[in-house]
Amino acid sequence: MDSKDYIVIEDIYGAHNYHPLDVVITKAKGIWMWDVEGNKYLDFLSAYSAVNQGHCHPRIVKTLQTQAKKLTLTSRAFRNDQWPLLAKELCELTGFNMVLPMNSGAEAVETAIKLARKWAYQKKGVPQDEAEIIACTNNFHGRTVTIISFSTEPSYRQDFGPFTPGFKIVPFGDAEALEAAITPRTAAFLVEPIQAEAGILIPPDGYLKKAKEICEKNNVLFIADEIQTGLGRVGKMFACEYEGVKPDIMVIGKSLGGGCYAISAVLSTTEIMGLFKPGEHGSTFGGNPLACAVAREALRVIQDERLVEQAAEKGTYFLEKLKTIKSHHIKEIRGRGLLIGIELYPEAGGARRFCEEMMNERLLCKETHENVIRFAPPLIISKKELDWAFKRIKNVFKRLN
Ligand code: IF1
Repeated sequence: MDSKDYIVIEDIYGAHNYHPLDVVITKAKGIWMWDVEGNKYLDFLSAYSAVNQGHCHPRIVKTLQTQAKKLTLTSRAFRNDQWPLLAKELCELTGFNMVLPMNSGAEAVETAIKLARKWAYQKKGVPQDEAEIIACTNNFHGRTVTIISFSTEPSYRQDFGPFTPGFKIVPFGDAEALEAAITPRTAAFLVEPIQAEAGILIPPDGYLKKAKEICEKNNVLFIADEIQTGLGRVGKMFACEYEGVKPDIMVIGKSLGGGCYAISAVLSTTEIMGLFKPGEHGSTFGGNPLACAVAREALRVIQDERLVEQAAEKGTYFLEKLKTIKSHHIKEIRGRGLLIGIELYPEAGGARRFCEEMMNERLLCKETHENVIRFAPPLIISKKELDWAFKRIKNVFKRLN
């Protein structure tokens, strides 16, 4: 079977909720991927930041194999010997003091919403069923019905109603608008410190800090969605650190599983997280020993290989290099760490054709929305490999001029 065969079968039997590039990957190692024809590509997306540690990291794979032979699932009806250690290590790493494990990012966001609402009723005294949560324009927090209820992207919502009430939208980056939207019923403000899906949008300097102050002043919880920006991607362990902000609730996912396993987590204080009582929330696979063993190793790899520092250093290096590309198609190049976006002018004909052309150059990246090319290689990438990518990106801009 060749690529075409796989694509035909996928199109017949698989739901069409994606529009992937037509490359069929069969193996990957570190920053490299191979298609079924044996062509080698540089991964410049990292599964949307879920493989910050690189593909099939030997230590993470070994942990996965060892744990898989020993114990994989108990459910939370019984205890296991991996979850307590992950919980402790995550708290020590992040400075929070209680954590709840889930599987996908969306589930972690849902958990944070439930927690904030419970806090509003039990601690803030909001009347039952009247709690409000404020989110931002162009947010992306996942695909559940509740989460798309506060999406501002029509295609994420079309024909999926009725929606969950209790959400308000304010413009991302506008602290005054946040302050104006807060009422005595506001439970929380939910924000991505950098909006990745929206096109790598970095808020104005001081925004997160100001927003946190406003939340504190008004007894509103600050919830940071660090699912994509966290765990080193943007050159700090968490993007909120750029402004010295410590959220009340933080959600993480993606690279927590080292690209090997789906695991997400919600972190908070004992005062807030302690509000969940037995039976009030959970998940069959949440906190399973296989996920927890993998996550523990995935976190150790981030620390041992200094991936946060790597992302900061390589990110600055690469961003400066990219800015030397001269093309009338480029409107702006922006990024933090190794989360970088090239915004094209609408006349450029869309980011998709640039991504397709880069695929022909053996560089795999993905557009976000119409006009932004997103670059997010695994954080283990070297300068030499970034130079290799740069040459190809430059070629594409020359060719599509
Ligand atoms: C897809 C995007 C990236 C996220 C933030 C929560 C979630 C995500 C900040 C939900 C997930 C993923 C979903 C994936 C593509 C990818 C994505 F383009 F859709 F927006 F990375 F930029 N918060 N983002 O970025 O996590 O439930 O998926 O584990 O295909 O939908 P999830």
